[in-house]
Amino acid sequence: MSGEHVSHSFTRAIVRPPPATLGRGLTNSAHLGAPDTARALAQHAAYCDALRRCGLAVTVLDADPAFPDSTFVEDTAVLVGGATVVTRPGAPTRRDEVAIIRAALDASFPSVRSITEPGTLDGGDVCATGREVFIGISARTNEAGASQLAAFLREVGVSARTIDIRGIPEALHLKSGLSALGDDTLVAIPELAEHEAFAGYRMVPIIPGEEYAANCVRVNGQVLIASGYPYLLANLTWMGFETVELDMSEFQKMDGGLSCLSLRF
Ligand code: CIR
Repeated sequence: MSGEHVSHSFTRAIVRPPPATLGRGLTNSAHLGAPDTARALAQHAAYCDALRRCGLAVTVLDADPAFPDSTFVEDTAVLVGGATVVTRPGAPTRRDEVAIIRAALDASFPSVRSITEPGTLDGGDVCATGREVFIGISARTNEAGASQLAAFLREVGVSARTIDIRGIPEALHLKSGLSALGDDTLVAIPELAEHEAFAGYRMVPIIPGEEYAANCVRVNGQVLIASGYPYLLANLTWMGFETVELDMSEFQKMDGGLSCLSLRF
């Protein structure tokens, strides 16, 4: 990746509030119960406020009850190192979420590329470190989607490599268990921390029981993390990161993490 690219430096974000149908979205976490939509809306508003306090201008798209998972906008596009790519989500019920995102991106970017059949790719599987990009091969992202994205990234001088997470059923996406905090620092769940691809990075370990917190986001000078995970919070604070805790309970019930609620660029 070109030296001047900084993977956590952003000026804008796109978000989409959760629709009243949020509870009809896809989830493997039914044991956590159904999401409370009013609470989800309040958590989403607090998330947007946190992005604004980090200095971002936040574009809020309309919620759409026809797409229960559409609040998880990160899965619909990848914006890395000058490449702007609209995805083809792995879940068929989510494919048509991309139209409104493409329209929003077309307004700001001259050339928006697309992942096409037979490729599938969810943005949640794309982790940019500032040095390179890791693409998760998952239940949602296939080899064809990953290689299409890698080709788009190559055009802008960014290298990518794949990480197969299909043996980690608890991780819906690569970023369910891995985050890049800049400064060559990664946060990872135990199943990923020892992966050879991450040798050479400073690794912030996630302890058993705090797996959900592995999905955190560095935005300019702050790290946004889910509230309720004291070990990671203490560790990041000790390392000198400024943290912002956000209640993510209603999105966690739908397998959504912090990163998936926004597209940052
Ligand atoms: C889904 O299963 O697609 C949604 N319920 C959750 C997507 C979460 N996205 C993400 O972590 N990037």
